[in-house]
Amino acid sequence: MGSVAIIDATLREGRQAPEVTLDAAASLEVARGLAASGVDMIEVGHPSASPAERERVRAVVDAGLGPPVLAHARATARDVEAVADAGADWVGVFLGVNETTRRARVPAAAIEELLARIDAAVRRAKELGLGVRYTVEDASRTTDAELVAAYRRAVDAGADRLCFADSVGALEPSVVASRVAAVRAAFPALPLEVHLHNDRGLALANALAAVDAGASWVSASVLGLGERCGITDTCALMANLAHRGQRVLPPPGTLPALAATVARLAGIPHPRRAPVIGLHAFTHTARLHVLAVARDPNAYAWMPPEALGRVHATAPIREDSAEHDAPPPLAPPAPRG
Ligand code: HCA
Ligand code: CU
Repeated sequence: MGSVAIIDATLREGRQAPEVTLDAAASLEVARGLAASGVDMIEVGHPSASPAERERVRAVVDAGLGPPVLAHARATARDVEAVADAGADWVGVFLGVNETTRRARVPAAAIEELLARIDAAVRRAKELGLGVRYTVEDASRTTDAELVAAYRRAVDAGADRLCFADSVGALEPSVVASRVAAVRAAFPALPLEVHLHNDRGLALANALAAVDAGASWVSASVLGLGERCGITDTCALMANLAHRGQRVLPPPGTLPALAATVARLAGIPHPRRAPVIGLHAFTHTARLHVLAVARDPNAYAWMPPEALGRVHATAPIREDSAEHDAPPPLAPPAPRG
């Protein structure tokens, strides 16, 4: 299986999460954690929004952390120029073309006009020497004909990567797979990224389905932060891809530290029950489970927690639990190694 690249969008999509703010200093700290975690590209902000936003993007660019920096732009020359001014390596141009976009997002624009905007924005970005990712917003509710027309314009104008956005989290894995396969078949020469919202709780499953169907980039964010219910979770995605032999995990401790950093700086609780980085991701309580884990650490684990710098833990069995009759105190699992 080929390896899969991750673009982390915590510093763009994640900042759109309700209750989350990350200023320039916090963004730098998160970006350092992302670089340490081995992400392949860091997506930061929307420089045309304000001078402060441009400076936040520039701060991450100037830190020179290793992964290229991509910043977001609507399909306008002004937005694209702001990305270049901020010093980013790549621009992520996004514009949908479906009926909902023409009614609600860019009212009254005819599809030909939207295609012309895509063309002009991508050409301007190439003139400015930027790498270009072009995203069809709400691709999941866009017809195949509209989708191909939009991507075709972007490709002809010089786009370097295409992105399929399930902006409302509407799709399920089998449908993601068939849509991704169709885009791959139409544009085999360009890498394809997917950006998948979690409104149905399927963002991670959809990412794996997309990868199986030929997507080579996945957009994700730490703790899955993003609009509404967020997007594919970076740490869970990395662990899953490593499990499938499609990525190498960063050094033990890196991902839990990254999640803790983002939770602290974003001012949100560290989710205790989240896969991979949650406090309880490897905590066993039932007597049967604890004893089995002491005999075989894999008995109740899908991956060795040590790979993440974590250990199996036990939590006290609740005395009032109907499932257990007054269990004796439990010994911790035997140390491994
Ligand atoms: C949005 C836009 C976006 C863009 C994704 C991208 C989406 O905030 O609505 O540019 O790749 O989900 O479509 O996040
Ligand atoms: Cu999004």
